[in-house]
Amino acid sequence: MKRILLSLVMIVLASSTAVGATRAYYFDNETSNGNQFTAGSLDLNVDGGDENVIKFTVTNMHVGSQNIGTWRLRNVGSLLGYLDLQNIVVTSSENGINDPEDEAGDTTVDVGELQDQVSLSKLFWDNDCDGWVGTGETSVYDGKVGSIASNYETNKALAAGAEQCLTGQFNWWNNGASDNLAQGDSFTLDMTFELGQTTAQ
Ligand SMILES: [Ca+2]
Ligand SMILES: [Ca+2]
Ligand SMILES: [Ca+2]
Ligand SMILES: [Ca+2]
Repeated sequence: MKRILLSLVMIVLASSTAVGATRAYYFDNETSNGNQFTAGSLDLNVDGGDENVIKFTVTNMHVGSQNIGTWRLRNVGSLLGYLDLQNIVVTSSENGINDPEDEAGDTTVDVGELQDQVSLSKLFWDNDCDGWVGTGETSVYDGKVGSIASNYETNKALAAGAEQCLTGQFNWWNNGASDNLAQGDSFTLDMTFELGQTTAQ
């Protein structure tokens, strides 16, 4: 009986050696390890930062006033983006009606008229950032401040690392007798610059 068991053990050992022998084929491995995926970025700076920029604080406006300001819009991200102007809001204040306003027929005590006398002429892409309209510098808006739209889908391309200037020229041309309606009035202008990934935004 012992001999039969020993024989069986030897057969098993021999067969396992045979199995081992059948695995010894040629082979070769190469690798593709460490594949990495990193997101790009879209990040807009205005005048070198991420804080709200008050570009204009104008007092004592009058017929003949001209105020020019330039926003510097820079794409500090790594992807191409497209600029739009959004959330444009003009808010007027009457600040009381004085004698010349009264004589000019200003009866709207809660609504100022300054935004209807002052022209934003122009709001334009100031490619050379010099504050003046030059060749190839296209207009975003040209008209009275009070008539500006709330959004402009300008889709102005701004490459990673690139800067684009936008200039606003606020001019109070002579409008005749209606200018007196705006004595002492004020308006605020709010505007948001959006750097979007696509032109559909
Ligand atoms: Ca930013
Ligand atoms: Ca009024
Ligand atoms: Ca220019
Ligand atoms: Ca007024």
